[in-house]
Amino acid sequence: MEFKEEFLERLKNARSVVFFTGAGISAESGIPTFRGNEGLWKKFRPEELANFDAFIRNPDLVWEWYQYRRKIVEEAKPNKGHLAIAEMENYFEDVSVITQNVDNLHSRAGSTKIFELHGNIERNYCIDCKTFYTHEELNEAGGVPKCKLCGGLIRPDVVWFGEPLPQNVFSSAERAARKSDVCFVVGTSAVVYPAAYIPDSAKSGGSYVVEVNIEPTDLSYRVDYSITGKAGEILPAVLEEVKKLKTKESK
Ligand code: BV8
Ligand code: ZN
Repeated sequence: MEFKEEFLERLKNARSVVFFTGAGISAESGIPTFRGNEGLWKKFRPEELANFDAFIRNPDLVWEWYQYRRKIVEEAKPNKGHLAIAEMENYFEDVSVITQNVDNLHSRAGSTKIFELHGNIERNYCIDCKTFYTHEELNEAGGVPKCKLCGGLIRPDVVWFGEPLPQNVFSSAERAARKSDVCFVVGTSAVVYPAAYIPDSAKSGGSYVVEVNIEPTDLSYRVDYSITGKAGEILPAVLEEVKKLKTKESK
């Protein structure tokens, strides 16, 4: 696979690299994206499910939706895209993953520095006393589980629409993006904010922003380089180039 000279040059001299990822990187693991034609939001719109009011109005429906997604996530495995990102840590001084995904696949692939902007579907907490529960601890009987300590409703530890992102996670992710030499934007439609500001933060810090997507997005006109293709194919090809660049350099 051929890449632009300028891109290879930036990779060769890069010390710090950031991967900003969305649902598209998990598509090849069999996890439906949000907006694709088999998208999670085909049946329901995000406003109907991924928000606190919907949960209070119909906790069982929202809980069941997350149980359905958790089951898909449990059966899914990290794909070659996740694995290539994890292996990049052997070739750059500082590699960060800033993900919008809640599927835990980056950590299961072996990445060690991950900013989960929108939480993690494998964690849950009581909306009243904030006690955390892993999903193994929750009685699997149908319907939304109740807190063992105070009887409150238990919700997934994900950021819903209208909810603030974990402030410390977001600000350190922004800092990592601003400091990066190269920022990959992988498999995201870049329409959900404030997460979608991350590539702009990278750009404002002088980073070389590279988009990897199967189609153009709202971001495509704002990046330095747009590579069309599947994350599971492009990222391993980039990793092969990095290995060549880094071995040549160490000679
Ligand atoms: C906030 C977790 C304020 C849950 C998610 C009115 C009121 C309040 C806020 C707003 C409002 N109007 C707008 C907003 C802001 C709102 C927002 O941005 N709305 C959008 C819809 C316009 N944002 C918020 O509400 C945020 N909070 O603003 O709070 C505040 C501040 C202080 C105090 C109080 C309040 C919170 C947003 C977080 C929502 N939670 N997820 C869950 O997962 O259930 S969002 C969820 O959707 C994802 O996490 C992700 O962020 C987003 C989906 O986007 P993508 O990941 O990009 O996926 P998508 O399907 O769209 O695209 C897939 C891409 O992959 C495509 O481009 C496709 O081409 C590509 N692809 C497919 N296959 C492949 C591929 N690429 C490569 N390889 C492949 N194989
Ligand atoms: Zn409780």
